Amino acid sequence: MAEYTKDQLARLIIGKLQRNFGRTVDQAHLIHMFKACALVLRDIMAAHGSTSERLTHVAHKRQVHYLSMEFLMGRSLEKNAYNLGVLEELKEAIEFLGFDSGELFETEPDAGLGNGGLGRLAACYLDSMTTLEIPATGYSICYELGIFKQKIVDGQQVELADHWLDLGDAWLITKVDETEEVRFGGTVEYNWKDGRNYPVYTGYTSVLAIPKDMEIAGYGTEHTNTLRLWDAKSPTPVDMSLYSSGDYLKAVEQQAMAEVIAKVLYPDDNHYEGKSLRLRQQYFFVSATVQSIVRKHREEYGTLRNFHEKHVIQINDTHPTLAIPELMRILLDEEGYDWEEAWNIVTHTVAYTNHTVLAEALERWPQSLVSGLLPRIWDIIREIAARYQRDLEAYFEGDMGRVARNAIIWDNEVRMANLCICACYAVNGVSALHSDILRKDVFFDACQREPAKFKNVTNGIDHRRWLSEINPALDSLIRDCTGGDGYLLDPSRMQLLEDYADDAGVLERIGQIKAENKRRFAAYVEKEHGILLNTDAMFDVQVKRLHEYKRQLLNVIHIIYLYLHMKENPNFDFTPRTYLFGAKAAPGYYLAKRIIRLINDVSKRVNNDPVCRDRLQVYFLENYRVSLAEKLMPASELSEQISTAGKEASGTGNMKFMMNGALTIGTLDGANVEMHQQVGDDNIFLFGLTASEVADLKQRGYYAYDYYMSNPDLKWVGKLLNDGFEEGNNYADITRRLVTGDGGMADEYMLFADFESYKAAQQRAGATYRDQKKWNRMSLINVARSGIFAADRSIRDYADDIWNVPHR
Ligand code: 26W
Repeated sequence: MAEYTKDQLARLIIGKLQRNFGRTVDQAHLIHMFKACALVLRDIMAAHGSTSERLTHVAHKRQVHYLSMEFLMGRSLEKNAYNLGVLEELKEAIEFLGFDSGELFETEPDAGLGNGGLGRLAACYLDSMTTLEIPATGYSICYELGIFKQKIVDGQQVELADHWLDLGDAWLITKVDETEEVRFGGTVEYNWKDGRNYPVYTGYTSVLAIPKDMEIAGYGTEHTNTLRLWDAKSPTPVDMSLYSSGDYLKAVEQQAMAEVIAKVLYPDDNHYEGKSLRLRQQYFFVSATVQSIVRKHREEYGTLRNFHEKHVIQINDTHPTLAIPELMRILLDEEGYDWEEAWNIVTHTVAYTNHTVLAEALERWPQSLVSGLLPRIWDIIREIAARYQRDLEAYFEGDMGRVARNAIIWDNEVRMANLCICACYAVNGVSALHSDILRKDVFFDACQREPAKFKNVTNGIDHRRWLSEINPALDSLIRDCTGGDGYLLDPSRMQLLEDYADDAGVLERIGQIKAENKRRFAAYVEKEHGILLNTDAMFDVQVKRLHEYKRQLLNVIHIIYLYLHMKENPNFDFTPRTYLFGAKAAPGYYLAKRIIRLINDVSKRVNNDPVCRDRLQVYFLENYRVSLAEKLMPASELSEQISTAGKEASGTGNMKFMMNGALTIGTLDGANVEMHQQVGDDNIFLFGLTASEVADLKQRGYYAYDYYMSNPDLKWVGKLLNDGFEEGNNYADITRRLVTGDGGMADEYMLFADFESYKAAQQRAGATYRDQKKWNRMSLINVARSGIFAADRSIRDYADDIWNVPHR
């Protein structure tokens, strides 16, 4: 690794200020400084980048292409400096030039090109793929507006546009010469010539895809990868001379259609809506990506016959599924391969990761939308579907129920998951439990037919960012106890920390680190929002997207129960808690927004009631995002992972908490199951039904009403919800939904079934917390055994089991 001193960096920054902004250091504002620093690091990475690319091409290595509609990158300045090994030098240079480095890092906007777990996972994986020296490229859309900014106004969520590119573009390099053309609409006709059909495509609308590349630095390596974000532009500038010729409207239409494609990230998490613009986004990004991979491959090899040997295309959920017919299109129409040969290449190139079993998240596109927008792709999908259906009929021997369930086109819809299962050479879930549910339930039939295709890769997180960078005190404890910084490249070394599980000094230090992190977080909240958090109380935290299955409502109901209990009996023996929530609700998700409002109402009531003083506090953190999570994780003590078992594919927030020494209160869902396997019964607060018990109870008939009526505490809470907090503001709608179903299914996510068990687990956590030594020991064990949840481990699994590529 080339090294840079403080002085060298300072000189480079001064140069950027002069040349790019025409300013001296004295004239520079914080944003100029930020941009100058970004440009300096960008140059270093670009130099590494050309070497990496050369080495990949010289050795004709197999490359990974990670296609994802979302990359929740967060901030990059501190992270890139960290990975390049110049963080301390950069901070010194910034201070030397008269700026506050902390303040400078804070000016960087989050690159919020994602909703939640799936997007952040893609970002963590880019870091690991690069660090492990795997030649890889990420592909997505350069959304002008990232995930909305959340404001809380009168207790309710308000969404504001996130213009992240104002400063965030400092990391992007536009490569106009690598522009691709993507075609929409029009008609296809087939001309018979020389014994085969040639499609002739007419009347289509073109959109240009312009790549904006972000260099990704690995840790402890000069290997660099790229995140390629496609921006959309119209090929025809609006030409006023067309005004009278009748083409004017078309030109304007084309312009508008093109530029809206990259305008905004859809803010839906785990909820599918068949919107035309979303389909256009998907095809735009996938078509540009596949064309760009193919173009580079042709330049290097002159043929596509070996394409599948040199590339793997990993698709992050079904959102990039159109990569399958798009690659077929190129091989058939542009290369002139016959179907079998093209299919062989495609089915040895593409692999699919599933991230959810929720039925409402499964993508099923109306065939009229696909055929109208993408006529040639539609024809190819039809052919794939017809051939698959014949295979299914033969295999299931005419059992039409099973054929129907597995069909790609059915009821005038295209089912993307079935298309993926048919065409991909590997299908994986994201935790042991989730992959099991895929095999035994969601994809049961397909798995019987091709069992070897179905795999598991348990998710992981970038432990350099999510531990070392954000929790420096814990990082130095781990270094002290495990013999240096080896754990950064070998997370299994974190185990060595366990040798100190009974070392009173180390346990005390764990406690001090947490206490100090809590104070720091509280100071931040006070500065930003003027709220005083009680740092003597346990920080009990639930942060994640707001969704019924994640059961923020179970947490709130329990808090209301505690509050009522405390009101009734002010001497009630209780371990003081500060409950923290953070969650964005999809703008169209009414109930999720109601729950946010409820949390804020509970917060107001509890925080202003003298009975709760110093004992019970509830606070909703506005605009939960990557950079806020980075401040919060090190300060958290109890991690709420309380989804209905079987619903949370993995969770990755759970891993961030664990690595930062929080203990988990959770159900046996997603990766919690594997966390439990790691730490054992004694170091986690488990509660609730298991996934199979949930399924059984559903089968037998779950009667929420009976649970409610026979539980005085639940009725107590229900009464407060019905009465409301202020005049005219009650939550009877929520009670109705839980108790009687209000037309739908009552308590679909079985809060009532798990309530007593949750209450008991909360009680156990509270009691344990009073024995700080015991708590700290549990905390140490959680940190020590969290190494398996490092993204490096996940990426090695992908590389060995699915991609077949070498790695560090
Ligand atoms: C089309 C609407 C839509 C949007 C996003 C459907 C589905 C999604 C994502 C797949 C939802 C998602 O982020 N899933 C989460 O993925 C994480 C990474 O694997 C898991 O840890 C979470 O459990 C899972 O909910």
